[in-house]
Amino acid sequence: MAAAGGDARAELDVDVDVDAGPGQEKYDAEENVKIICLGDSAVGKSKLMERFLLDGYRPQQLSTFALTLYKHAASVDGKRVLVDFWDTAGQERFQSMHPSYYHKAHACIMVFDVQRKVTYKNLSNWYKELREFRPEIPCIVVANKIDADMKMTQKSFNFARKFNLPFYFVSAADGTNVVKLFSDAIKLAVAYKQNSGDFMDEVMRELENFDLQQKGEDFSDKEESCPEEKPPST
Ligand SMILES: Nc1nc2c(ncn2[C@@H]2O[C@H](COP(=O)(O)OP(=O)(O)OP(=O)(O)O)[C@@H](O)[C@H]2O)c(=O)[nH]1
Ligand SMILES: [Mg+2]
Repeated sequence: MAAAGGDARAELDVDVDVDAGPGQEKYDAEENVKIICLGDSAVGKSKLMERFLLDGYRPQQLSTFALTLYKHAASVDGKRVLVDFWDTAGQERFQSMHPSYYHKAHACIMVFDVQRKVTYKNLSNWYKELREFRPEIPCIVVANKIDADMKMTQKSFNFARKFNLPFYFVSAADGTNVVKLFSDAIKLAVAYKQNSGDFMDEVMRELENFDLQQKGEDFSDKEESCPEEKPPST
């Protein structure tokens, strides 16, 4: 088992997804990928994983302690893929993640909360650190909690465009785009691991939201008006 990140994260709380079966999948899988999740505390990283892996959502907040590792069996182009999802605690204020968290990761899901602008601003810190350790891996940017304020889907979030990253509006609470997010992340992770530029391009083309994002109107001027602590006027 991979080392946990730092002393405070020395314990691993391993949750094995039911789809993965009793360990056998590990040996049958043709591919094995690691996907990490980054973002400030309480943006919904754990809830998104719960929604995808357990198809459930409990509204209680319990900040992730240490590290939770979820195993999930998926299928990509007929290939059996075993996915390790790594979920760790974000922090109230940006603080470096232990390098082992990034080690051998094949894709990253970077989450912010549309209701808290600071979590959007902090994406640049998370992204900078990610690129120090994993300069090339695919990274998907996720605006979570759109159920709480659908108007936010009209706002501009220029960060993803700036770095040419796929961007999705999601909700762990009602499940919007969650399956799509995770299936695309798995496809991108496999494409990256197979180190195939062509396959990666193909997957990127398939990401319809990514296309929309690239073709969409340039909202960058309105960026300051996105997530405010106070609700936007109607
Ligand atoms: N309305 C709404 N609330 C959400 C959504 N996703 C998460 N939350 C709430 O946000 C809080 C934090 O969610 P978590 O998944 O624990 O956040 P986290 O990013 O894992 O936080 P740390 O483990 O501290 O890093 C919880 O109270 C959730 O109920 C969502 O899509 N909509
Ligand atoms: Mg968590």
